[in-house]
Amino acid sequence: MHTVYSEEHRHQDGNVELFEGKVVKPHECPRRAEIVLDRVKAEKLGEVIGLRDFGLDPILAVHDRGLVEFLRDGWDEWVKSGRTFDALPHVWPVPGLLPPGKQRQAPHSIDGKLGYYAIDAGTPIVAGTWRAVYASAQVAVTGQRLVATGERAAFALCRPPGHHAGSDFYGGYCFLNNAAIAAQAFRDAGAKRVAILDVDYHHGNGTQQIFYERSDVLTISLHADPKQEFPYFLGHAGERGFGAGEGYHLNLPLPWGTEWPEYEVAMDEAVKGIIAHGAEVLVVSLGLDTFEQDPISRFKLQHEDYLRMGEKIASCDLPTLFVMEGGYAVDALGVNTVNVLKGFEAG
Ligand code: FKS
Ligand code: ZN
Repeated sequence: MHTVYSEEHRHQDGNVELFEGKVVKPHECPRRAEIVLDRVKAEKLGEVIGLRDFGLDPILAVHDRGLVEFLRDGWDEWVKSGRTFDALPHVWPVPGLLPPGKQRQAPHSIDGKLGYYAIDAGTPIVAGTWRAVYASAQVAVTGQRLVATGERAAFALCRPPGHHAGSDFYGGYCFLNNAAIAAQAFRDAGAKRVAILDVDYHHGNGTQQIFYERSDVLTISLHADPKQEFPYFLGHAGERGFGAGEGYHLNLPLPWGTEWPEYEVAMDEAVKGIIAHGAEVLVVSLGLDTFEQDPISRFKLQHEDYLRMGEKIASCDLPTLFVMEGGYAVDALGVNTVNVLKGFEAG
């Protein structure tokens, strides 16, 4: 399968992430995408293709204009207010803060806007953020076009990742939801039913939120139990969709220490759900932070397990777009990512 890649991702290169009470160098760093690209080339997975620019329309099909304009202009506002270091929020409009019946409203101050749009203090905005974020979304849509026009599969090597970003919020290293943008693009290209399978260690809360009241895009996420892990407030088994979306969102939370045998059981349930949905096309949010050596995660998958994961995904027997999400054991990230893709091709 072909890989879509753009060097623009390098412009997202933050200095700080607030992590477990410390200010640390961001785990989500440019080398992640480079090591994956190197492995794709070394394993001769297929051609490496540059992005095509589809403009803002596919982005605005799932994200509010307010968020998009904030991501585009926020850095300049930050600089105008006299700051030069990474832009991070420090105050949030938590629900109980507001009077009954009042919606949060976007303030004018850049510090207020950061807290309004961000869900965490681990996702720095820097000078090049919008360039990288915009390109990452275009990489996803370019991959979507490959699959929509007849490829069995494609790999969108997106960076920064996307699955924590919702219609009007960003965070968890994510700014725009690349997988959701691609899924919506499949719908707009005529697919009646789309499924998104999220195998990142963290719950795909943004993807779920975007489609939560819809039945045309099934979302399934396998992840660490939010009682124990980021994003903490979402990803419980009881979240199954709302209104027309009821029953079209499946969460499979798993405990710390999960190894392949238990993971496989959840994968089988996910595959069953995708087939039952009658999906015409599959988008995979491919995070590799389930790896045993991941520095921020606590599942115990091993190199070979990713081959099996790819085979399982292939058993859905659908045109498939892989969209890169997380994975922080950087030295192993290329091998693990390409193992899923090779397992898929063999399956
Ligand atoms: C817990 C700190 C959690 C944030 C973790 C973000 C994970 C991001 C990701 C993505 F795919 F989006 F990149 N910090 N002690 O891996 O889900
Ligand atoms: Zn993750």
